[in-house]
Amino acid sequence: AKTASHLDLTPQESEAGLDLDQLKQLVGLVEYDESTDRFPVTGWDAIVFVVGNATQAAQYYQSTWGMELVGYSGPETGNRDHKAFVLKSGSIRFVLKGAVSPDSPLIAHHAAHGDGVVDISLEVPDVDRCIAQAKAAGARVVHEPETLSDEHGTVRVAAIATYGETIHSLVQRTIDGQTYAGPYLPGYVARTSTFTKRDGAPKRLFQALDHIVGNVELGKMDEWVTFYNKVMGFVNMAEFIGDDIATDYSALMSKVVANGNHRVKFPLNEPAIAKKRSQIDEYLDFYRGPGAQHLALATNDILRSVDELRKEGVEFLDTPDAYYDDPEMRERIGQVRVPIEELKARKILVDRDEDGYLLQIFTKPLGDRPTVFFEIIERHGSLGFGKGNFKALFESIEREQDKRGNL
Ligand code: TYF
Ligand code: FE
Repeated sequence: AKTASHLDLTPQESEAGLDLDQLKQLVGLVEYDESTDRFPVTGWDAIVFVVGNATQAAQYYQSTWGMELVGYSGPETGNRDHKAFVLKSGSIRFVLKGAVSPDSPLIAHHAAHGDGVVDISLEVPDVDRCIAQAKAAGARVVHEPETLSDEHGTVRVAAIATYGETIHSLVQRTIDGQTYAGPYLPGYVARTSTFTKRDGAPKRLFQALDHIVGNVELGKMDEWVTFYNKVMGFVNMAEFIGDDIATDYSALMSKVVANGNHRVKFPLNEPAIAKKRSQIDEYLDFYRGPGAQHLALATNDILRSVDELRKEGVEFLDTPDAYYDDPEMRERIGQVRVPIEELKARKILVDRDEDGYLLQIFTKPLGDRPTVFFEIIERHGSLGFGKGNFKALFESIEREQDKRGNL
């Protein structure tokens, strides 16, 4: 009998009003045989950032990125260490943390890495089963399973280490048939803001999270692919960047792993030797080690998302007009839902493969260091990552590196 529970909407997705067909389109969900999965993952739980000023970053993500403030933890709620703001857009949850206490451990993290992702938190149906599997496979457990409760209910959480200082929290939100009903985790209180209550807010410029790319050191990509295979039962996806492309212009190698239903996809990059310093080396230098490089935000209307974001001052990578005027490219792409001129006007990239096409665009680095950035992606059947765009994209990234004085 097929339970297909892995394809059921997560609480976050239902709450966001998404249906399964929309979600399949948005992030390329697939069916799989869950019965042999040693580490079942339902989907993303939250992306936790440490930032230099969470109070201001929370406003930025609301005003510029159209997100909605839903939860909070801080001195007023008994948390003297840091402030944490919980923001939502569609089924995505971001948690922004900034130190309040001069003794907060977040300060050392921020001093080393700058603004970045500390925790790619995943929702799982059974934390203890995952941790048993992780231990058997030799993973480092950074938080043993623990049950947390408040007046909204109970969750069970644990965490394992991944690349650099990044961790994967594992969050089980349903225990004995009861789903936790609070705004995020026990200890957090519900909170809204003037933005949330404003006309036309939240703007919801993205509805789901598609993938998060990890940058790891030279020669370590395969080790991390094996980690996700062995510890978390992730499967390898077809798309990869080998040394053929690497030496020419991209200066990176990349392989992609995904959980069974493909909700969670992790491309893993390592630098390759090239004439100039690889964009991955630049990241590793400025992040001081491996970490999350880009988060791909899925939207069903990339034209609107890009227009709104540009209006708010978000800067995207440039794409030369030649990209759009190339007859070979036009031939390969064929018909998409809007005239190519609409994409050209916004510098949106387009790629097609055997399953369909995708539209994508990349921001410049979000913070002061050339580390973390966002991708906006609109999928139409394609399960890939824009392989046909890598040349144009990497050349664009390299132009930005040159402006920063890359050697
Ligand atoms: O996620 C991907 O694979 C694409 C392409 O530094 C990409 O978005 C890969 C590496 C990179 C920037 C984009
Ligand atoms: Fe990407």
